[in-house]
Amino acid sequence: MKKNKKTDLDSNMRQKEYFHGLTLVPGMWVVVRLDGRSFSKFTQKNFQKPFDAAFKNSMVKTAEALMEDLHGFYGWTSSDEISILLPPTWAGYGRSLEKTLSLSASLAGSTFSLQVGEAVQFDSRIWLGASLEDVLDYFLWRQEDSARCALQGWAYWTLRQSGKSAQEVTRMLNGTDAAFKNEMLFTHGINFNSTPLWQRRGVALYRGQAKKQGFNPLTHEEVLVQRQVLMQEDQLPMKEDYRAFLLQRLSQAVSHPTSRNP
Ligand SMILES: Nc1nc2c(ncn2[C@@H]2O[C@H](COP(=O)(O)OP(=O)(O)OP(=O)(O)O)[C@@H](O)[C@H]2O)c(=O)[nH]1
Ligand SMILES: [Mg+2]
Repeated sequence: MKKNKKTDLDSNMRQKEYFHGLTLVPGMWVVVRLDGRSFSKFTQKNFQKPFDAAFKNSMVKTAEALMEDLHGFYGWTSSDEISILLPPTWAGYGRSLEKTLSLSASLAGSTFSLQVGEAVQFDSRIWLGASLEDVLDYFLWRQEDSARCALQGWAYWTLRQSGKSAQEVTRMLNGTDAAFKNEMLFTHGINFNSTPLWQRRGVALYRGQAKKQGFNPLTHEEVLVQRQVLMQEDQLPMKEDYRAFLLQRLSQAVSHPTSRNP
């Protein structure tokens, strides 16, 4: 009698874990996108504006940790966001939505916090794509957004650093287009097109093959072995050239799939 009550309670309570059964739709490409929480405020004190190479390096380290843990196909980071691409065959965490979101967000938060010595959080969301073409569109979309935000950031901080208040600058830039911002920067001696590419186009992480020094225990000889390594690209192309870059990198990942799932 007592046992039954306990079983009833157990199944009753588990039924109330409403979202636990949700899984990533089978056969779809998945992107996990993470974004720093309130980073506008967090970056105010300790980082150069609008961009800081140390901040970018901590974001890259965080993206690397996610690529390793989730066994991602391709990773991309810009500003305070990270996208990790997972293939349709991905079987990590039984494709559980809750686990993928919560574990990716907690890994990003802990990795970045250890990098900067302060507790920060990331949110995490899922994007699903039906085809490789969808995936290419996704990454072109994020890159376009990154370029737009970089121009806005440069325009905003250039005016602020010239002595104007936040209110004044917001009013001056409200409703202005890219040409206006480019010209304004030019009058302040800044050519936006000469700013580092990682600021405008983001940084990519992908899997490539590299020869590494190894040791053959049978012959006791040093040998060169082909290993899969994580490569970083800070000089990404844009638009159609980026599409071609992605296609090439993703085809390589498909032909050399990662052997494990988290
Ligand atoms: N100083 C500095 N700030 C940066 C750098 N990269 C990103 N940021 C900041 O990160 C912010 C990211 O924008 P959002 O994600 O829209 O803003 P948020 O404050 O994080 O807001 P939520 O994501 O909604 O929580 C930018 O507005 C910048 O203030 C950097 O290299 N240097
Ligand atoms: Mg943010």
